[in-house]
Amino acid sequence: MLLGAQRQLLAWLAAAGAWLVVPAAAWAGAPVRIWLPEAVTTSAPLIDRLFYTVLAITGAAFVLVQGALLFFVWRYRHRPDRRAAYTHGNTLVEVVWTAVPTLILVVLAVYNQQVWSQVRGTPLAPDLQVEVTGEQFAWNIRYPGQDGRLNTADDLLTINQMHLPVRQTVLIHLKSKDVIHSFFVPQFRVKQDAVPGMTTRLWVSATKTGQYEIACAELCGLGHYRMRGFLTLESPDEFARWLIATAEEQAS
Ligand SMILES: [Cu+2]
Repeated sequence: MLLGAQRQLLAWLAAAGAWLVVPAAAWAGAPVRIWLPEAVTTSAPLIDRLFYTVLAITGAAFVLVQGALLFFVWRYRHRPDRRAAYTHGNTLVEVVWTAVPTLILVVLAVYNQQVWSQVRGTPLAPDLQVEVTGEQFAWNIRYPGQDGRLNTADDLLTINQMHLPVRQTVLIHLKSKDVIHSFFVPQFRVKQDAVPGMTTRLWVSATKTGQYEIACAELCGLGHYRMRGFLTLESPDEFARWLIATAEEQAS
C-alpha cells in the first residue's frame, strides 16, 4: 500500500514525464504541434524545432533537479538516531555539473546562431517587395504597381488588408509613422518592432494558403487593442488577380 504522499509523488512524476514526451515527439519530426499556432512559412518550422529542443532540455533539467531535491529531502529526513555528517564537497562532481551545462549552452548557442542566420539572413532575390507602415492605429500596406518598384506613382495602398502569394519570397520593409508598433503574425513566428525613423527588413516565404491576423504586439496608445490587420495567403494567380482588382477599384 502506498501512502498518500508517495502516491502524490508518483502522480507528479508521471505528469512530468508526459510533459516531456510531446516536445520530444515534435522534435523528432512527428506531426505534433502543441502550444503553438499553425506554422505557415519555410522558416517557422526551424524556430519551432529550436523551441522544442530548448524546452526538452530545460524540461529534463527541471525534472532531474526537482527529482533529486525530493529524493534527498526524503532520504535524509530527520531520524532521532541519526547524526549529521560534514562534507567539504566533491571536486569531480562540481567539475561535471559545471562542464555539462556549459557544453549544452555552447551547443545551443551555435544551433541558435544557425537558425537565426537562416531565418533573418539575406534571402534570395525577392519575388515581391511590400512596405508595411504602422500608424496609430492601423497597418498601411504598400504594394509596387506595374513597374514592380516601391515608392513610385503607381503604388497600391491598402489599410489593414495584406495579401501575399505563397511559395514566393517576399521582402517586407517595416516602418512606423509615429510610435513603436510591433508587427506580429504568430503563424509566421514573426514579431518585429516597427520603429519610427528606421526601416526594418524581414522576409517570409509562405507555404500554406489561408486567412490569418496581423496584431500589433506593442502597447502603442489608447487604440492599440483595435490595431488589427487581416492577412490572406493565396496562390500567385489569385494574388495577381487581387492586385489588379484592387488597382481598378482605387482608380475608379
Ligand atoms: Cu500599434
